Amino acid sequence: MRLINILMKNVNAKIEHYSRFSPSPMSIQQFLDFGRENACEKTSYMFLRKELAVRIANTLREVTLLPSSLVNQPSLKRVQTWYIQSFEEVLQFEDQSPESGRTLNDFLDTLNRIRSRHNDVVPTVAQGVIEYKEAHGFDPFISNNVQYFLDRFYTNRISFRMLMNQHTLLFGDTAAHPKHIGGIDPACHVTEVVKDAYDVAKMLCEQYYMMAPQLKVKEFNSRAEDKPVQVVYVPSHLFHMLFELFKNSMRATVELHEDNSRGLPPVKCLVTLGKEDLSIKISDSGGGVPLRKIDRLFNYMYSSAPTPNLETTHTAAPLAGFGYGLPISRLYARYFQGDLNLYSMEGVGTDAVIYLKALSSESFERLPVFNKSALRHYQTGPEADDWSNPTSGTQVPKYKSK
Ligand code: P4A
Repeated sequence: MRLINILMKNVNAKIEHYSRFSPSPMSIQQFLDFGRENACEKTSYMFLRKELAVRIANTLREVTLLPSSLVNQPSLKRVQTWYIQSFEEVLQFEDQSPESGRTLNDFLDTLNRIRSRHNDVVPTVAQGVIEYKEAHGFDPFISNNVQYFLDRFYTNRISFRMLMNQHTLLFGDTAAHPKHIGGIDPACHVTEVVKDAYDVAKMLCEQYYMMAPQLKVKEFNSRAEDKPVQVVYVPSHLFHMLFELFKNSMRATVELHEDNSRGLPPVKCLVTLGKEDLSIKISDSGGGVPLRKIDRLFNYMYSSAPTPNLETTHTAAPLAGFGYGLPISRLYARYFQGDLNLYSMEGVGTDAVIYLKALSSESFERLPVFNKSALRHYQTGPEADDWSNPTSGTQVPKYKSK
């Protein structure tokens, strides 16, 4: 057997081995507790070398369930080699004691190298989906599988980067924010992140449209009316979601009202804190989207079109955010047990709501697990429709006689 085959066989056995373990979800509170009082680099190393291998292996096993017509697209092949390379690099620490001289520093270097290697996973996967569509067209069965797979794949990626970032920020030598614990802000002032995300989106919007709607923010803290709404959270995740929603609201607002002499209606934001939920609503008067088209905004296969057909004038606007912005923002919200929903009123405008857990002890990572029920998802296609179909109005027999 050629050496490469022997090596591949070895890797496959390792993937098989580590994918038998379920990932261990951490809560934000646990990330905080671990990082706060005398955080131990050796403990973190011992946890991560196994946990990272388990999380990569779970994803790699799931890749093998996808149809080969998809997995064999060149861009998707490239992404797979990145994952296998990183998996092997993590495995090099399998039998390295944290006590021996260079181990901990080597591990930090490895994590930094892995992070850079995976920087372009999202656009490269999007390219792979375009390649598939160019070769095979749009297939509802494949789209279903792609949706299921990519939601899990990107959640895995978010979690993977979360773990790596905590370790490198706590123990590496890059200067971290003094009040943050790794990437977590124990007192994340939500309205400040709202304003930051709005400001950046506004800059982009003005660059392309020469105008941008104003922001009106209100907050209501039902727990303590005179206190700002704060949460223990990862500010970069919150920023990512808000930035995406502001771009969408601004785009819809400008495209509907740019010729309006009375100017642009503002984008409104309401931040509220209850016992369980911290909710953030972004409301615009951008004309809305019909309900029938809302799912498409979250669909990977539909969204990864080289020339998106949005039936609007500025199709090439970089503010478009047409791509994976919304589905990935929703994954960020769900990752710590929250959610992101759109409520659109066609003809008027859209409300987008982000829900976060108010309590850090309840925000556990929500992680995909590779198991039999995941397997079943790939084997069964979209259900045969068990609701009446308005377009097949003529009477047809329900069962074909044999
Ligand atoms: N109306 N409302 C929205 C959009 C339109 C909208 C829109 C045409 C559609 C696609 C898009 C950006 C905006 C909105 C807020 C949202 C989402 C959609 O959060 O006003 O690109 C993805």
